[in-house]
Amino acid sequence: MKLYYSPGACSIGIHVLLEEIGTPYEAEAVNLREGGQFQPAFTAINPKSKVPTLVRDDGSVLTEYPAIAVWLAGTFPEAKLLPQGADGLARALEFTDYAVATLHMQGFSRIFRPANFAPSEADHPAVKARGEEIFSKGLGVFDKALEGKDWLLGDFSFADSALFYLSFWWGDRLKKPLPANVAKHYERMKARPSVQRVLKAEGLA
Ligand SMILES: N[C@@H](CCC(=O)N[C@@H](CS)C(=O)NCC(=O)O)C(=O)O
Repeated sequence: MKLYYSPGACSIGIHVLLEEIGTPYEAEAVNLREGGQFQPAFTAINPKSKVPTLVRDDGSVLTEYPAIAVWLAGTFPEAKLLPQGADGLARALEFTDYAVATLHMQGFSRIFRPANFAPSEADHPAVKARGEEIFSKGLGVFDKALEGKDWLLGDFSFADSALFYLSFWWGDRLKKPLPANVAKHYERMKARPSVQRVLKAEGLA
């Protein structure tokens, strides 16, 4: 398998899952700042120009964070990235989709790329403020879900690595306070050897 990632991007959550699984894989950085995602060498693999992108051992390409997480959990059940049964899958996806589709795409994207939401620079402060509102509300939902629990679904699952990348962005990149349960979850994630290896590998340790 080969993961295309960018240091500190959402792909870090998938990078963590690969380390949790422990099977050999390659990882190649795509320089998003320099537009590497738009270069023909990368668009030939993923025409969506996005990371994470996973090339599997049979050469087929899998994109979209939740799809990659589901496939990894189902293909490597011994890594226990998912509670058993349909309900476990539904709950893990419920959290992961909320992380990716709402907090990331609707919240963080507004903060990080306001021009994608409003062409006029004069509107950017309002767009960013709305992004912070969406992200912050979402963290509140995760905080409540973590009440009295170490992990979102009781045991560690792929939903936790999705929350990890959001906590990394909010707490470490934007230097904003995380709600109490999410902050403890973030510390728990950083204590996992898989996360420590990934932070080092992505040059973020
Ligand atoms: N819907 C995609 C979103 C992935 C995404 O937005 N990735 C960002 C990095 S966090 C990216 O590759 N951005 C490059 C770009 O938009 O040019 C997924 O779930 O994987």
